[in-house]
Amino acid sequence: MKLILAIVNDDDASNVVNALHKSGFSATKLATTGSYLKSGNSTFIIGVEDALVNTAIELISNNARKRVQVVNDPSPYVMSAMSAPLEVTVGGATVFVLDVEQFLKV
Ligand code: 2BA
Repeated sequence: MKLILAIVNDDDASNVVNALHKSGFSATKLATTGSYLKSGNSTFIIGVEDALVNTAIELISNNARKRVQVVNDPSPYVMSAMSAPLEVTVGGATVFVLDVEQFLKV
């Protein structure tokens, strides 16, 4: 069994959760915050059998679009009043796949 941690943009979270649910995956959604943009994103915890890892990742990928967003430079070294607009790619998903040693419901 594997544990998938998938960080997606908040705008895509409901599409991702619906797609996972429709396909029979159990998932937990956490409200998280990215360290760079400091805006909300969503992290999904999904326990899956090894053979279904690629299917789950494909569902996430198909429902989390990449797009370019213009933001003020969020770097702590730049005062926001002086910061130039910056193009940042958001969306898509950042995915980690971990081995699960034990899976228990006690
Ligand atoms: P954030 O840290 O808010 O980053 C949002 C997006 O900003 C990133 O998208 C990337 O396109 C851009 N970005 C991040 N750091 C940057 C920098 N120093 N300079 C210029 N642009 C930068 P993603 O890479 O797709 O990441 C989306 C979210 O996934 C991140 O939100 C963070 O919450 C998480 N994440 C990404 N890589 C991670 C990692 N190695 N470990 C843990 N979480 C990660």
